[in-house]
Amino acid sequence: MGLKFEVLKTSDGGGRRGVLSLPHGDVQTPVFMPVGTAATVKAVPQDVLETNGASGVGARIILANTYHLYLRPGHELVRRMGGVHKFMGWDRPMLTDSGGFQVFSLSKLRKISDEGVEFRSHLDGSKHFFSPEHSMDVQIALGADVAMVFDECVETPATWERTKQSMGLTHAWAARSKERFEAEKHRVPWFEERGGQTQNLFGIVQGGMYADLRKESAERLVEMEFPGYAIGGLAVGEPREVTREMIARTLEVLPKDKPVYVMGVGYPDEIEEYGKMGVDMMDCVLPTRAARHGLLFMREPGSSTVVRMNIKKKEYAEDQRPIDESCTCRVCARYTRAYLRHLYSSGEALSAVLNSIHNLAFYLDTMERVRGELAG
Ligand code: PRF
Ligand code: ZN
Repeated sequence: MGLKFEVLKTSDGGGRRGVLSLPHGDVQTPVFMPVGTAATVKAVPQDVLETNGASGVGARIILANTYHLYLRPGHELVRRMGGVHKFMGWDRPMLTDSGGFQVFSLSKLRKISDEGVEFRSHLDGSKHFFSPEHSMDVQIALGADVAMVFDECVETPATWERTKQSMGLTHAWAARSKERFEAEKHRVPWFEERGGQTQNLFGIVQGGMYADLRKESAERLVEMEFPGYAIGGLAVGEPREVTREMIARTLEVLPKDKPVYVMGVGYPDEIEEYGKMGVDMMDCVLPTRAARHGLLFMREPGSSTVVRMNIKKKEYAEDQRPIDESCTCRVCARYTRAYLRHLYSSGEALSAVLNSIHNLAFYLDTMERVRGELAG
């Protein structure tokens, strides 16, 4: 009723080219989702984000965070504004992360029990409590096309026993998330307007860096039946071979006809690799966060090797070339490295805007190439 996922073509490496249909539109997969934590992809206006080709980034789906929007401006305010799409002026698909991961990474004084997590706001120190039920209520009020179950991402390194215990909690929370979601999903702000469509709740596989636990977690979540599955708990400091191995072991267990989302990855070469392995959706703050620090992705001239240039370096002071001669984005079409270095060095607001647009265009272009290869 909410989601349709059509696999158009599967290649030898397991990668697949597909279309994910959501209440706010279709998404060509594999896809990279820019992160819009607080209902804004930092420094990039929505019209630039959505416009295709040389004048924009061409994003089809973006992500927002339950934790941040709950704390500010508050999910009830967003509900009164018609949901997060209307609030931010974005009429395409969106996904919200459930808040668990952000509580663990951002807030202080967390107290975890079977019931949920007590934490203090990173904004003002005020005390709050998140349970699977509360995360669902908040995500339904926000009204993204895809909501995520409330999970625990175990710290790394963690022992097998600790990981197993945390995974058990994640499974119990997934079941509670689903129960609340099913009972309340008709309360999404656009239910009537979209002909009785609802959000889609994805399960999250955990299991740390242990192949047997990953398999168990995937099997357990598949039994619970979700319209899509995320692989969480990765890219948290482990070596890249381990990330790849855990993704591969999990993909073996997950159903071939459901979308798979790896949360919080990665570098351009990683999203390319995982896309070719059969991962359908990915998100990461890297392109936008790096951009604000003056780090710009580019391909070495004449090769496909991706490098990160630091625009603040002296050597770019009088460099008349664009960031990347092979990039078709609006920043590379118009501005020189010398100018971008000047903006960054002067602390100009436009620096973050232009750098973010280039990095996002670079990421989305990387995925478009992967989709092209997978389509054969
Ligand atoms: N769980 C949730 N969100 C996440 C993660 C997770 O494990 C990660 C781990 N890379 C990023 N974002 N809910
Ligand atoms: Zn560019």
